[in-house]
Amino acid sequence: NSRRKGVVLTKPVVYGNIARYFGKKREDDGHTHSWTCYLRPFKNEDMTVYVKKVQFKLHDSYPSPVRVVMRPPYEINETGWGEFEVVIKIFFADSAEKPITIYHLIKLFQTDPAVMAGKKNLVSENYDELVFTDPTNTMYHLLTSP
Ligand code: SLL
Repeated sequence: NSRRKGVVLTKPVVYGNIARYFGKKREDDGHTHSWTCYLRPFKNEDMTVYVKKVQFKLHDSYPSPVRVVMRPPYEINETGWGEFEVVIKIFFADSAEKPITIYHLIKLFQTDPAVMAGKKNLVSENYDELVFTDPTNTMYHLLTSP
């Protein structure tokens, strides 16, 4: 499985979180928000062709903080009370291709009055590109398959 020297392929992605305030603090666990953290293709495409799995590493205060998602949607639904950094690690279909890590700060708090009242979702989203330099032959074919 040799590499395509000099070839650079990119896949545009978006990642981030939405969050909604409950309207009040939950009695039993002190949680205040529900949130979803996600990774998805920027263009509508089937990422399963070249992605094996996506791992989301949450704050240690969560039970089983390492969550693995094998197929789309690549997302985690949770509730909580605090903001923290999620480590999103993308594993590829060809294990010779090094995983790519993305960091995202789970955002819960915003000064928009409609968000604060729990009437509107907060969205914190970013654009990025997965860059494959000298991809393996296998990855090259998976990344360029129509
Ligand atoms: C902070 N540095 O202090 C951050 C940590 C951790 C958020 C935030 C707990 C969830 C659970 C939760 O929301 N952790 O209890 O399952 O703000």
